[in-house]
Amino acid sequence: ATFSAGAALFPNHAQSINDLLIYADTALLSAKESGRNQIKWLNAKMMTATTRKTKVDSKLAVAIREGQIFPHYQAEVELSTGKIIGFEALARWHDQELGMVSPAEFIPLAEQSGAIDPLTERLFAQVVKDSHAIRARFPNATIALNSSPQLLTGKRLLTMLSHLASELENGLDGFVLEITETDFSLSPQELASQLQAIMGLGVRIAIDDFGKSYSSLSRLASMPIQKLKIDMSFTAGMEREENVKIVSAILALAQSLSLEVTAEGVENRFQQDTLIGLGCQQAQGYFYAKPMQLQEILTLAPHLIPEKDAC
Ligand code: G
Ligand code: MN
Repeated sequence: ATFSAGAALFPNHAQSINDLLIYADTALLSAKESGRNQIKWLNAKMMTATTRKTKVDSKLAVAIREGQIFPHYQAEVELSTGKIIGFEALARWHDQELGMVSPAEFIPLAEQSGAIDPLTERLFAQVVKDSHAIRARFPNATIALNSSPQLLTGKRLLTMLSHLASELENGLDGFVLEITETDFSLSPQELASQLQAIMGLGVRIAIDDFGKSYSSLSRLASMPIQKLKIDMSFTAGMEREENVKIVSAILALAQSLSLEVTAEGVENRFQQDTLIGLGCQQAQGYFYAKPMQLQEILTLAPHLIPEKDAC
């Protein structure tokens, strides 16, 4: 019933049977979310969201193949001096029709469709290419890659990184791999051995968005990792005392496990100074630099000394 209602009400929006099925799904889900026995009509906002999602999904494979999704780079700095100590590669996709498509939109779709493998391969290969120019200007800068934890299954990430390492004179020395915490489907032993093998290629391992979702402290202690990146929700929330306490606790935890820490999402001087006061040594965020194209980061000064708050 919901399906035919959706189709009848919005005949002009539906471009394919697939669209209609997605509308029906969305309507059904929304009806379920609003409670039993309630009928909820598709509203315009839901319609726009589902249409966009369908479009993103259908354009993804071509965008990957044609290299329309490519890395931008955001600087990481030493908090006390503003010195650039590394860059994080972040996938960016600008589509003529859709505008900026954020990784939050296309990564989950890529994970579902299997496109995550070719996407990651292309992105990593591009970062390795770019790394020569980056290192020429910032000799000791680390370069961080993000990976979906899904690629740990079947050792796909290890295989990808091994190929890349074999093409470089010094392997992947100076590269960092960022992975988010999830309920990894691997056993702790399997996870540890894969991370060890990846480290053997010269890569250091960081837990991304630390504290945001699934956390297992017992696993953290047994995982061969070198770094935590504090989720930006804690940094952004430091006006509230409880978030300062959480950041402080993460720093203590990291210190006792001998892990480096980068605070993500620093946008203003108050956040910077609070972090320095807590003994945090590294930061990243719009206060210092936004993610930029390769050519732009190559014009950055070695030290980023911000004058005004980003937001
Ligand atoms: O999940 P991960 O931490 O890798 O993603 C980082 C994302 O956060 C990027 O998309 C980047 O553009 C965004 N980002 C980086 N610095 C800031 C910041 O200071 N404020 C906000 N709101 N977002 C940021
Ligand atoms: Mn990251």
